Amino acid sequence: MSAAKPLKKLVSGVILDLDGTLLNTDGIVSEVLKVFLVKYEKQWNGKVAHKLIGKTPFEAAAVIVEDYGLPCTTEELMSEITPMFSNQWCNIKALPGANRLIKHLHGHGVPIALASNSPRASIESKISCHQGWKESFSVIIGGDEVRMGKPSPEIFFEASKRLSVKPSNCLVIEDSLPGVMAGKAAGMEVVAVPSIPNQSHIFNSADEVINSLLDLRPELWGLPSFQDWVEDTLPVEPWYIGGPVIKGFGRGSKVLGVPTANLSTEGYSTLLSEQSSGVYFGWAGLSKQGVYKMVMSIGWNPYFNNTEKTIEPWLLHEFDEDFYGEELHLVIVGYIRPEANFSSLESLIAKIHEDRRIAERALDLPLYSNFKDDPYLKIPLHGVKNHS
Ligand code: ADP
Ligand code: RBF
Ligand code: MG
Repeated sequence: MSAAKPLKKLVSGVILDLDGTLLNTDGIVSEVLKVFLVKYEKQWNGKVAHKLIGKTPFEAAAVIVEDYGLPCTTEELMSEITPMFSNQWCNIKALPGANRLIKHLHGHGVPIALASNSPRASIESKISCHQGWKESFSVIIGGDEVRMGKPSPEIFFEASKRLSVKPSNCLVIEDSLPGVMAGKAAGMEVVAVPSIPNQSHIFNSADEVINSLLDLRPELWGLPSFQDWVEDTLPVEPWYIGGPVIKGFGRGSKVLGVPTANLSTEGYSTLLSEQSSGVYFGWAGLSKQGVYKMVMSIGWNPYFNNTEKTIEPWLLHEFDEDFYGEELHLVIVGYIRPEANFSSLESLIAKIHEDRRIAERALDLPLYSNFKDDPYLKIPLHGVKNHS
């Protein structure tokens, strides 16, 4: 955790966006459109996904018709895909930190509104699949309940009125540019949590840009701070990933004293897309060798399109030899920080060593050390099943 930051502004109510902010809707949108476009002999292109973020369903449908030159009207497309989406609402996962944020704010009596460009009925369906969400929002407003959706500030003014919190005392949390614009136009404080990676510069009108909800510091806005950080680490719902160690980019991390055993992410693209980039830690089981402490970065790989991430664990142990091709299983138990840019290589390395110290110490806490005995880590010790 970084040093104490100055208070930005006191707020007393929070207005949350839904799709892309609390819910990982993108995955479902891609799935549905992929299937739908086959009918028109077109192929889904991930780049189009970026254009849909923050739009109303009708606006998004119009973009699809236009971009793919489909021989149908926007209305026709809407009537075809709406039922396809409706079947998927309960398959949409909460984004990292969403559940934690809602429970935290509601638990401390902070009034929360949900303001989304989606129609009220689909908001209700989507949130009904997440326990405790509906009851946590004092106000819910859909795009069909106002004259104009975001970027118009109308929906946020309406939320402020119904929360009985004046606009200047509202904090908006938004993933999209139209949403950030709407919040600022309403005279509100805005935290952007971009759902598109590496685009934070386009959010310069936001009061703060964070990488994921895990990085939100409510105390900067005069709200109660999270109490779940333990010795500079945030416990996460453990997740598991494994595969053969592959060649990385040979950027010479070993020369820097930080070798990272790159993992093949084949078969894990969905799991990885559900995790926020950043620095995490946990335990690593290496076939024929043992179980070790591990600190790792999850980051965007510019060589793949923006939906692929790489995973680079540094095993906190001195090895006599490289272990390319060996099976490596990881259990990830905690989060440390978002990825950062550094002005020099020295400062990056210094930060990575600080991460190592934090991980090493934290992994001795019972909270995390128990996972050392997870059977998932031991399996490779008794020979490896063939993956292909
Ligand atoms: P690459 O770009 O191919 O990943 P690195 O310079 O990051 O190369 O070195 C990583 C390799 O070093 C790993 O694949 C592994 O075989 C070896 N290695 C040796 N010690 C470690 C360690 N403590 N943690 C991770 N990898 C290590
Ligand atoms: N790269 C960054 O650009 N920013 C980071 O904040 C960052 N943090 C890292 C933390 C750890 C624990 C590790 C192992 C790597 C991190 N890296 C980070 C990635 C590092 O730059 C990468 O391993 C090298 O570029 C070699 O591929
Ligand atoms: Mg590496």
